[in-house]
Amino acid sequence: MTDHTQNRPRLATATLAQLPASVRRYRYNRDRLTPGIVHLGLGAFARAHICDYTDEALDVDFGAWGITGINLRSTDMLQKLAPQNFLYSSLSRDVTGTRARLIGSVMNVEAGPASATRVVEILSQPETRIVSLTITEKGYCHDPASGQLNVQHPDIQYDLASPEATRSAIGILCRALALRRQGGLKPFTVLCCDNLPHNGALVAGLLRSFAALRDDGLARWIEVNVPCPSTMVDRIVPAVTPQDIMDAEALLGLYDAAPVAHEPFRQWVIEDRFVDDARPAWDKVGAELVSDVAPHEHMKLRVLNAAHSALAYAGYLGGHETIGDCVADPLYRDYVRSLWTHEILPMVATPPGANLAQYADALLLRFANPAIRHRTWQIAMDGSQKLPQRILATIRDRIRCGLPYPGLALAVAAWLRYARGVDESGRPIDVRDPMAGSFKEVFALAGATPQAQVSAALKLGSIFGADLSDDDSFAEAVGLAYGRICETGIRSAISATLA
Ligand code: CS2
Repeated sequence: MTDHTQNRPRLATATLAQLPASVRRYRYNRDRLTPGIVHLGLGAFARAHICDYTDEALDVDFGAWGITGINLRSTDMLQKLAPQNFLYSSLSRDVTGTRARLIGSVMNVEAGPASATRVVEILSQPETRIVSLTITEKGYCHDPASGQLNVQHPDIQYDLASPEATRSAIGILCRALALRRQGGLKPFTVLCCDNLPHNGALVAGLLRSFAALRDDGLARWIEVNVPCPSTMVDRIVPAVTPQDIMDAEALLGLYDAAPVAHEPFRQWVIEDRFVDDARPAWDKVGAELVSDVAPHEHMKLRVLNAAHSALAYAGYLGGHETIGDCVADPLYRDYVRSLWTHEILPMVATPPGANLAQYADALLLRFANPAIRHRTWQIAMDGSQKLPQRILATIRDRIRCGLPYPGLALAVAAWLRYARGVDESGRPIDVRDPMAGSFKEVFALAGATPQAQVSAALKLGSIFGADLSDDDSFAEAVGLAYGRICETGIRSAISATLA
């Protein structure tokens, strides 16, 4: 097969025989694969994680677990994958080089807003047994501070007004579950794979709340029958770049419009609670199936993701383009080490089989991976949805224990300084956040003094919750760090915190 826009051979079923032996590929018979999983949010992360595990699991224990990807907002992935029969390469990168593997577990993609009705149909089919989600934090239409459904969210409002034409993930899942219930079918398992605390319980709560707004019977049926296992997912997967596409072509000898590049490390801890115990043999390819994910998820969110967010804001302001650049800078490396050692690790319970100090040491090496360019700007996105579970949860624990948290307060202050939308040289920052409009209002109303800006920002209850919004000592700690950033710049604010 040829890619006519580029006039060179393209990855597809018909060209597979041309793949060099150095490219690892699945051994199962893809012609016999039938769909079983519907994945909402088929972005780079899902393709490098859930689809990768599933592909390997199919090799070990073949079954009806082909993946249908759903991207309601964009048709980009559909356009890239359809001409190559939904095949793509995954590039594992580290200092020793890049290894390519062919992934065959994705069978189809439904995309674009107009596909919502079709998606509900697919979800209502008996063969759909697992619905997995990586729709990012903001895709759940919830209040980040409380975890409750945000009934005022425009997508939820839309779905409540037009039950036949849903567009939020929660609305679509509820609609499909209602149809399955009416048709006497079993539900599917809802597998949330986003970085949210107690993500299974969170989704279960959102589904119930949404259903209850229409039909108490459905809400009860969901509560009793729909398992929503919690998961901890981990792999560093930056957004795909033109370089990834060039490297994939060099390794495959075929043009791949949609490779995905990632670090070698991957981890998946899953609460083992599925309808009829039906799931791919993920446990045979490295996933841990456990009865309680909470300690694993706590550790990951509060150690890895917290450090990521702290470095993203402080690093961006300091002129660092990637996380790798941040940890190559001794000041930032000391900052992240100090955050972990003095403020975060003491508040994290060690999950079974883990060692927190080793976990943090290994993380620093992962962050430093020179073959991965994970942009601070990318991680900085959607901070309003990320701060509560990554940073504020630990701050709350420290407040409860009467302990100081200067490094975490600096992370909050760096976020706020970033959210102001101009960098330290006066250049605009492209702040991507569902609450970007509120940030603008905060800065417009608060005026020029740093303390007034902090006070106004901390009133954003859906980020800080009523407790932190009203906590004077929290306002003081963030105010001190923010004042230093504004007056002397991020680097000297970090130095002052470390002193
Ligand atoms: C990152 C995560 O973009 C972000 O917010 O912190 O995507 C992070 O890379 C993954 O959770 C790692 O597993």
